[in-house]
Amino acid sequence: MEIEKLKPTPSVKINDKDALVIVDVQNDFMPDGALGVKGGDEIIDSINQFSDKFHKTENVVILTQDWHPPKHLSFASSHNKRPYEPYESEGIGPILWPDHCVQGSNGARFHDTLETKFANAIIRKGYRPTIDSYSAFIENDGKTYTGLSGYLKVLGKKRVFICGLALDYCVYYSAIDGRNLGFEIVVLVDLSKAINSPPGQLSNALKQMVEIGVNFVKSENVTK
Ligand code: VGL
Ligand code: ZN
Repeated sequence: MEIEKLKPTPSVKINDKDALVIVDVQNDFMPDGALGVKGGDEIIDSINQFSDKFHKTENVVILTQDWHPPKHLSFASSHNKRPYEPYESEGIGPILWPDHCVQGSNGARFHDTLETKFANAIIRKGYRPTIDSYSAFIENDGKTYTGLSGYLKVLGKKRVFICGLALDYCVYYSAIDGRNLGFEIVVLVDLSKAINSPPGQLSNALKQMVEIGVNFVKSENVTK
């Protein structure tokens, strides 16, 4: 499914059971970063405007931060393989990555221009040496929780807006897990950019999200 074929919801009104999850706006996912995402830098100003609009006492904002130990098993360098080569094992894959978002490194820091003052919480993920975590909710082994669902549930949150990087990995897996955990999910299409490796990853991700009932909206059509 092509991104142009999505039918975004015409308008969405924010209510007090909403949360916003801003995924992995970190230096290594900027176009010149270790795992560069094309256009990753172009969405930051609009993300800031959206989180400003979204933020009020009852609307929590959560940032996620990819946070790998050195020699993480998702890194191609840990297998003597090349980045973006196909690779599948429990908790890892479908491809291997360049070394990125190493704990405490500059690449793992949020981009300087990302406004972080609205964040109520920061969820770090991918910090277990042998398990990756694309999703903000459940790691790639399918059973290790990050704690985000519990956080949102005790606060009475029903709907989660998701944006950031990358649309076909961490945003996608977060959206699917969020649906399966019982949340309404709204992906902010203009505030997300994709990696699209392997080719077709993005169209498959869009198709799966549509099938599971994820909604899409343009940030300009979300009102207070
Ligand atoms: C991501 C690949 C590896 C992402 C994180 O944030 O989408 N993708 N680690
Ligand atoms: Zn990662």
